[in-house]
Amino acid sequence: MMDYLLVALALLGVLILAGIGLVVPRLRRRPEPPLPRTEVDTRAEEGLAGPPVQAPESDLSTGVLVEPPVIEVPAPVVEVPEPTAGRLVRLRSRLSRSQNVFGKGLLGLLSRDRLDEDVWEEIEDSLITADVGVDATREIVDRLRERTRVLGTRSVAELRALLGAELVNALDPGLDRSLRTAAKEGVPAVLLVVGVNGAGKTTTCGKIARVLIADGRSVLLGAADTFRAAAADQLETWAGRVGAETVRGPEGADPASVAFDAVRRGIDTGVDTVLVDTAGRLQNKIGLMDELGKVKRVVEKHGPIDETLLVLDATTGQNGLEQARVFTEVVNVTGVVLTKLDGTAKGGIVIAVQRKLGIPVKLVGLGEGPDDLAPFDPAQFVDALLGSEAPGQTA
Ligand SMILES: Nc1nc2c(ncn2[C@@H]2O[C@H](COP(=O)(O)OP(=O)(O)OP(=O)(O)O)[C@@H](O)[C@H]2O)c(=O)[nH]1
Ligand SMILES: [Mg+2]
Repeated sequence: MMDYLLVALALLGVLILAGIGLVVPRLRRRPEPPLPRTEVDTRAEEGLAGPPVQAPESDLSTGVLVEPPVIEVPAPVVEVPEPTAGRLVRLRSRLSRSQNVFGKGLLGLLSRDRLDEDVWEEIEDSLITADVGVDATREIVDRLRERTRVLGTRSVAELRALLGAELVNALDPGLDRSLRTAAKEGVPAVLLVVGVNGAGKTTTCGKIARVLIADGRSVLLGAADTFRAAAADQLETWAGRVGAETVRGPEGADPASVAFDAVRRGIDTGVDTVLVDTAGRLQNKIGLMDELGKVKRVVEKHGPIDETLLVLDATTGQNGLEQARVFTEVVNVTGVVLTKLDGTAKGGIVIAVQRKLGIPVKLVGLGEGPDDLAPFDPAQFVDALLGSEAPGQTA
């Protein structure tokens, strides 16, 4: 009798424990409060964010709910960009392709035993191949010939100095290359960035934003390339890395109105600089130019644009120059950014660009990295072009 009672009690105990085991996990799995809605959510609903993400389902065969995987969203890390001082010097090795032509090639030729007609012709050819342009090449070579003759220069160090001086001279060192990026009387400076597709406009906007932020400025980016949805995302990514705000519109929105809103927002939030990225591609060139002209006019309802930067891809060489001229006719280009100088042996394009467009090169792009943009300085640039490994160089 006692045995039966004990067995019954034990069974009852087991049943109670099993009951608790089934109920408690269900109580714990209360529905979580909904997360705040983000732009990504809205875009997903609008069908813009790719295939829908499958919600985790319960495993029907066991009747046990499968916990959704916990996705850790890392807090956005705001980067501290590199200081801008001395960047061209730091990045000088990026010019290694051009260094081969200018430093090794030209200095090698100049230090030949006899500087006869053939050698001067070879020197001319090297400069033309390096995209210096025919007119500038003639001038440089004529002056160099004259000075080496008059001075009777023969040492490599002296020849390097003479060549360097002529190249610097061809780069018009007296031009104002400063960027107007400071706010005036509480109104942000406005920079418009233009150029053909793929030249590096968006990347350059991102890099400039970093430069300004490194210098203690506040920046807002305007995504006026509404032609491609990815363009605004690309700009937003750059902005996010340094904690800057981006103003964007829906895909296909009027670029001028996005640019206008960006400047409006910049005025309201009191930032120092508003950078406006534009599209490089449209159905046709006339359309693009009309659009740019409109962006300029509409933005200028807030006040004059402080700086219009034309971004040019150095690897397109002389061909890119004709396209570039069209931009200068539509917007008042105040400075050139020459990108991808790291990817070409034709560093002489800097000389040709300035000469042909009559606009100073203010910045140069020397790589895809976030801090691979440097203020352009003729003397430092020429020094980097000539390199330190000149044959037999002593100075
Ligand atoms: N090597 C090198 N690559 C660069 C440089 N600047 C930009 N790029 C690359 O060039 C490519 C095009 O850059 P984007 O900034 O997207 O060019 P974009 O002018 O905005 O192009 P669209 O918006 O299509 O008109 C990217 O892969 C960049 O990483 C540079 O100085 N050096
Ligand atoms: Mg772009």
